[in-house]
Amino acid sequence: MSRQDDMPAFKEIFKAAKHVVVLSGAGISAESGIPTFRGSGGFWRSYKSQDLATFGAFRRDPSLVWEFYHYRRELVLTKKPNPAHHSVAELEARGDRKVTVITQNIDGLHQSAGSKNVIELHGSLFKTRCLSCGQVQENRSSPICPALHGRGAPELETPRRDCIPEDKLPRCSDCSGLLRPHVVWFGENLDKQVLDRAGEELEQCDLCLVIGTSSVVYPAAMFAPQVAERGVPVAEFNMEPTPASHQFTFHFEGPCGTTVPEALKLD
Ligand code: BJW
Ligand code: ZN
Repeated sequence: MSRQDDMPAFKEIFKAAKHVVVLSGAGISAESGIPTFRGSGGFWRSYKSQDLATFGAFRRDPSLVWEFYHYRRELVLTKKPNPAHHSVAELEARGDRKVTVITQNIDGLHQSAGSKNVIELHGSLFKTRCLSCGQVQENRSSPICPALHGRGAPELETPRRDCIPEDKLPRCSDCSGLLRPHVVWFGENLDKQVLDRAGEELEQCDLCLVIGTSSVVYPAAMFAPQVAERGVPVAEFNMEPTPASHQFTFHFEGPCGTTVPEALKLD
């Protein structure tokens, strides 16, 4: 019986692969010092990250949600890609095969490592969208607006400081409307064009690497199982088994900053 951690068998398949899709999640950035979404790192103040990542939370308390995203923007600006991001970028740079990164992450670290062909499924920490005119803009300002300066610390505030008034939160330079982070929250549809592009890559790839995702958030959670269903090898890199592991050809357990460079090294 074949073993899911058979590295020599993986390497044979990897060497021959002509179109590799990398599907990444928060775990690929964990060794860069960015907390994952779930698990012990996934708290900000007393909130679970998933409780703030909804439009309902934003509508109720835009100041609180902006503080949460401001904190994460400022944190990411101090972080660097790690060996897992770099080895994926180097694979694309070699130019001997097509490499597409489909990431659920909003931190931009794949691009910082040099990956060019990146599909951001859930948007970006460094883009905003106007609630009034819909305009999407890149924004790497630090802080994003004066009122957020010094706000967003992850420690519980007792008593909580006053909310930032809406007119002092990030506003659109065109129409003055309230801006929101250009990310996909729970209950929101993914961008159709982004989803279509991801679908094409997944249909055409001959190897899929699933790196650092818990594989519980849809629609991304069904991507790799769909690839596996059409008989294409899928290799998962994670600290622990996930609900999808049993559907994959390979499962390499451990920190992906170590396992991924080892797997992608061509001898
Ligand atoms: C390491 C490591 C190391 C650690 N090395 N590994 C079908 C069935 C059931 C539910 C649904 C369904 N279709 C839709 C839903 C609802 C919902 C959903 O999926 N819910 C589930 C939780 C049940 N999906 C949606 O709402 C999506 N919208 C949608 O489908 O629209 C249509 C629709 C509308 C209305 C109703 C129904 C359908 C949108 C999902 C958007 C997700 N957005 C977020 C927030 C983005 C912005 C932000 O970051 O603030 O995206 S949620 C959050 O989860 C974030 C992540 O990208 C995403 C995935 O998390 P990820 O990356 O897997 O991180 P973790 O933390 O979960 O896992 C880390 C992993 O790394 C772990 O496994 C660790 O072991 C591992 N790890 N260190 C290797 N060093
Ligand atoms: Zn506007």
